[in-house]
Amino acid sequence: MSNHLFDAIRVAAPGDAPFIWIDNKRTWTYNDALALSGRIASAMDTLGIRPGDRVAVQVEKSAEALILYLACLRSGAVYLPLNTAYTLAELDYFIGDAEPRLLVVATAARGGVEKIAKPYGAIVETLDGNGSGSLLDLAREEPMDFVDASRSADDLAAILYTSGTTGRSKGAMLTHGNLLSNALTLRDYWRVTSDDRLIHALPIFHTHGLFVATNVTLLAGASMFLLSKFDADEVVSLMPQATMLMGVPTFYVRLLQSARLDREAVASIRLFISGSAPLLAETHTEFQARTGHAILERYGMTETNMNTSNPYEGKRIAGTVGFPLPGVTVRVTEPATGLVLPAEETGMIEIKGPNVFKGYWRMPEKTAAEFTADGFFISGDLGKIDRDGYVHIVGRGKDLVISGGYNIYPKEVEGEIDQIEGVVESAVIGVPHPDFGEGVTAIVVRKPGAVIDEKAIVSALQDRLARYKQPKRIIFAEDLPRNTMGKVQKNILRQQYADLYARP
Ligand code: MLC
Ligand code: AMP
Repeated sequence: MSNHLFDAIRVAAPGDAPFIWIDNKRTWTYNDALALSGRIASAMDTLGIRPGDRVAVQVEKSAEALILYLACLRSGAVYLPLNTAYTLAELDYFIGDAEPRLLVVATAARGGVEKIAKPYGAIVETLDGNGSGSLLDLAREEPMDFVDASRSADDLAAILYTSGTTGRSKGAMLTHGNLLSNALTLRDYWRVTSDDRLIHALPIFHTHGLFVATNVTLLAGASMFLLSKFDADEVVSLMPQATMLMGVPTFYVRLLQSARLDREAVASIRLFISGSAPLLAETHTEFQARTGHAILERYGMTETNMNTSNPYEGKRIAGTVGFPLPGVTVRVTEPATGLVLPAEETGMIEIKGPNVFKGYWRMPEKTAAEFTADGFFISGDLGKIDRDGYVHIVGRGKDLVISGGYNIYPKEVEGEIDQIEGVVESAVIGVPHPDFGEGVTAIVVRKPGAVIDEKAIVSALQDRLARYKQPKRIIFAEDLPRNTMGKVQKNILRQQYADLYARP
């Protein structure tokens, strides 16, 4: 029996070499991690989890949480990570849609989650940030030898929810083949080896921190400093012991604010990587001037893993996302006709390759609508490929805000605001923000005589939307600008409020 992704991880695992460093002291070796993953997989088997069952996980970042992901791969379960910021209202939707057999949550959340899970018959177990919890209690009683479930390249490894421009979130189905092929490509493209020590400060419920950072580390037999969250000071302190950092642009903006960031601090670092949101050319330039390092920017999506990367050797050009990765085809088409455009012309970015997901969970029509007849995934990003082959992302064809690397779909936020008593309608936009790249901003029209203020709106959203989706500013207006078709002209609003978060 073979297990497509986990077999490769097992083969790459260098025995008693370190896998995870915590607080710069406690070390999880590869053997430790493999043993615990076996015990957890055995515990899940005892609970009745079978290949193909979904295991939804909303827990704080910890070594045990990453090892739970490995256990899911081994048991053939489909790993479904959820942002810790999601409210119970948001969780309710994911549970109803994915119908997980097992939910793993923090002890403090257990009561609330059990109420939601009950109608679906899902089992609820716990795992806390310090590695304790009922799932680990069960695992301790189990043997570490587990016969891995047979999984082929086409079998599902994970479902990651990604919001949609219309309607509710969609579950992107990622196969063992998608994850393994992309991780091997990135490992080789970025020259990651067992000598590498990665500073891992990203959340582990998204593609960047889970698949790019973790799978690449595993497949190189490298190790990582696992930080519970990003803290610029802590990251600078760790740099002398590390060789790599992966981050969203906000990491680099915040690192530049540290007076301790200089050439000496980065002396042992081999590679700084940025992605998930556009890295401003000025951040790239400033970072290079301060440290001597050209940040390597790459471009990816939940649905496709990584698509392009600036080169390891060769010119890393600020404001571009580099070349299509080996095995990945990227083309630019005219949105109206689908005709492939020549170099330098801007259009829709489309992607094909072993990295591209299998489709949206239980949404065949939505899946079909996102692919061209010849099998390219329509990214929703607007861009061009220049004469030298570098891909540039120049805008978005989708109404999406990216704040600190998290995606926020305005339609979802507008839907919640519009339900609030005293609101006629709203428009949610992203405008330049010095820390988060874009700041979620709501323009709200009140009913005549309504006394509702900014505070009341924020408080009404509290239990409905994750904190990062909530507007940083709410502006009241008499009406919203519309075109002749009656569509809100968000470009006008974005211009009008472009300086809202400008530094004084
Ligand atoms: C936290 N807050 C955010 C936010 N993160 N608000 C907007 N956008 C965000 N990204 C909220 C907090 O809840 C808090 O609310 C307030 O803003 C300030 O918090 P903070 O302490 O400054 O934030 P911090 O915890 O430091 O988090 C910021 C961050 C984090 C940038 C470090 O958001 C982060 O790690 N982002 C990475 C996201 C990521 O991994 N994306 C990859 C997606 S995969 P309050 O209550 O204080 O008002 C993908 C594919 C690909 O896109 O290509 O990789
Ligand atoms: P997600 O759905 O969270 O995976 O976000 C994917 C989106 O993030 C892409 O469609 C892009 O819009 C954006 N993105 C990712 N990497 C980059 C990058 N390097 N530059 C610009 N946008 C990016």
